[in-house]
Amino acid sequence: MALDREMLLRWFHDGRARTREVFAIPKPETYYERPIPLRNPIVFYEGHLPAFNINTLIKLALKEPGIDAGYEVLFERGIDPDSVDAAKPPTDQWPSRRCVQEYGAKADALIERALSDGPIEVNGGEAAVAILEHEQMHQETLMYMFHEMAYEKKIARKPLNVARALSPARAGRTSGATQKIPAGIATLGNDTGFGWDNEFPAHWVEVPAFEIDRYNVTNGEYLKYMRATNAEPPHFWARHNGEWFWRGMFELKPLPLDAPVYATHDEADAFTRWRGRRLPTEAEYHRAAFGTPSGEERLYPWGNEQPDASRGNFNFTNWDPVPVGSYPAGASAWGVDDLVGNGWEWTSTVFDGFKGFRPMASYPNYSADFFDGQHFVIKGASPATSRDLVRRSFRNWFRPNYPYVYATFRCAA
Ligand code: AVJ
Ligand code: FE
Repeated sequence: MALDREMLLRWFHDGRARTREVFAIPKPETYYERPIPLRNPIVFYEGHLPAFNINTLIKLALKEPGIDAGYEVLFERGIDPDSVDAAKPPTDQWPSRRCVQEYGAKADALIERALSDGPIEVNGGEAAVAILEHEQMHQETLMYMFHEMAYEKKIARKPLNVARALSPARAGRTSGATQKIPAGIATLGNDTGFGWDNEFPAHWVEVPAFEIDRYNVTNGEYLKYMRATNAEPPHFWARHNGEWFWRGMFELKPLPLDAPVYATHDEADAFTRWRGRRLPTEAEYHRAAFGTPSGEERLYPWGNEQPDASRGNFNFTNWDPVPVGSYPAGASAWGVDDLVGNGWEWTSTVFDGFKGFRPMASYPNYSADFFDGQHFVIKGASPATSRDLVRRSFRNWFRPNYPYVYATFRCAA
């Protein structure tokens, strides 16, 4: 991989700047709170990003000394515990915000120097890109964590990027629209450029013919299902005076019936069964998103052009989901909408390494720790997914009952 240092530096600055904007959402007095009981307090994440950069690029890849050994252990890692007990902090004594931010400033200066003229070519520059994408992944983690906070603890602000006008003509065409996808080959994985270890190696999967919904299951459809079955409401809903509301990022909204429902894998799976259907596999998602009638495969559902705000609801252009079908310019070759953006898509595929998986040098535990049969693959993107993470081979994963992530689903058969 040819390293473009200017590009990496710009990406680093932009990433750190966006992280600062995200950290400006919770009011300062909430700094030691834990918006999600299973996750670390807010302070951890502000320390984790610079500490991860130092641990990964400076210490592990470049074999140079770090800045503060204590911080680089305290803030090293802390994701996805399976119980509140396991989420116990490494200490009850977190540093002051001033200290965390001073550490962050020193770390940023060191990373900038390394990106400008350090020997970052090791492993093809893998560690340099890994820290940049790690920053962006955590911006999304922070967003859905801050989503949980009471509105009075947050400072509302406009989305970080400008959205395109939506296409109301197509919005709302939902129920029952399905698409037949003939048998064919799907390419999974990555064979060019940077990818996380779980994206390698690239390989080909034969996908039998199947059918898939053209739109995500909406709140309106989920409401009918709840009425018919007495299923519990999704985590993102609230009920007041007999009316249903959507718990948006900064405000409670009357439940948008034509927006995708955010649900857990368990809820999604139960809904599809009730419909006499099932969730798509990861390979079926690929086929529906990137396959074409001619057999050629695309980089994105809409073609090979770079992602932008006309293609889907991602990259911080909206805080909340918008009506399904709002991005006709993002539809796949089969006319399946919103496969990238407006909420990650649950698949029925248990997260695992592809055949030939090798842990990455820069972060050997990134994926392998989660090959435990307890996580399912989600694909696509949410409103809080950076456009730099929008790539065909990118895989994300969560536990089937994890209710916080911005994930929706559609039915397959
Ligand atoms: C890939 C989003 C599941 O946030 O738990 C961040 C990403 N790994 N730091 C997570 C991650 C280490 C991870 N997910
Ligand atoms: Fe992390």
